[in-house]
Amino acid sequence: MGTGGGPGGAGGAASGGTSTGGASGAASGGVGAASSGGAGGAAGAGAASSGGASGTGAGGTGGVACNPGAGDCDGDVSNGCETHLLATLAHCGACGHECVAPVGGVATCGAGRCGGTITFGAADLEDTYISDDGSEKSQNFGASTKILVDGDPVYRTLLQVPELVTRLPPGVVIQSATLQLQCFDTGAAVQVFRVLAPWSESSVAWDTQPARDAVQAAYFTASVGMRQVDLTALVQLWVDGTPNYGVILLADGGLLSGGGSDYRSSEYSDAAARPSLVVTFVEP
Ligand SMILES: [Ca+2]
Ligand SMILES: [Ca+2]
Repeated sequence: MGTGGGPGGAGGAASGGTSTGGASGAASGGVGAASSGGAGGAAGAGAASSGGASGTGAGGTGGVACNPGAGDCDGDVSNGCETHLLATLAHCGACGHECVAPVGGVATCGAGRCGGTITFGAADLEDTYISDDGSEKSQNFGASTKILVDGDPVYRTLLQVPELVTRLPPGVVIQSATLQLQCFDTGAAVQVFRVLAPWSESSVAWDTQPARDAVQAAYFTASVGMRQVDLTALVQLWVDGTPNYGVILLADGGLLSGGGSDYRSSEYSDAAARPSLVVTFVEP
């Protein structure tokens, strides 16, 4: 067995000349032997050059030794380390590591990490207000062109992006999440809370409104114009596994004299005035 192994190996090489299979065996053996020998020489040369020329950044025959953040992605030694790995979509952080755009968004490469931006628009977003005003308590306003926040009568606005988490790559780090709301009638400042139970845009009413978290997630001044509401921490919470049922907006109880504020809903005629949620992220 022991002696057979040695001759067997030799026999493989020896039988190389007789057939196609043998020829390829001989050829690969030849290449292997040549490259093996060559590699030995190259390794020696590489070691020598890396020892002698480390300051130039040029390596041996194995390719170009690049500084951090640069890459020889085309394998062409003559142009050196041609790729900027920190900000190149096709080679982000490493040669061949391509950043893929998320559905409905754009890919980014920053500091050698893939990421992206998704703008969740009216088609992705469910919004409605609910009212405690008499018979309106049982009514649904999901198809209204406006969403309202008021203290008397009490109007509250519900907003959610049901596919928010599933549209993002798993485990992403949220860099920013900004809810944009077009305010067309100023009022009291607005408190934003996380919603704790499912609700439907087309059926929820005051009488069936979902519970909300006790802790305020965001707060904004309800002046006319496009309001930018920072929901970064909240979206990260959802990405990390907390169920996403969106947010509810309440008029700040301490400022009821300011009256209610009004916003365009996702049904409003001018698409630019509809709500949106802009999320930027980087992959883990
Ligand atoms: Ca190159
Ligand atoms: Ca709606």
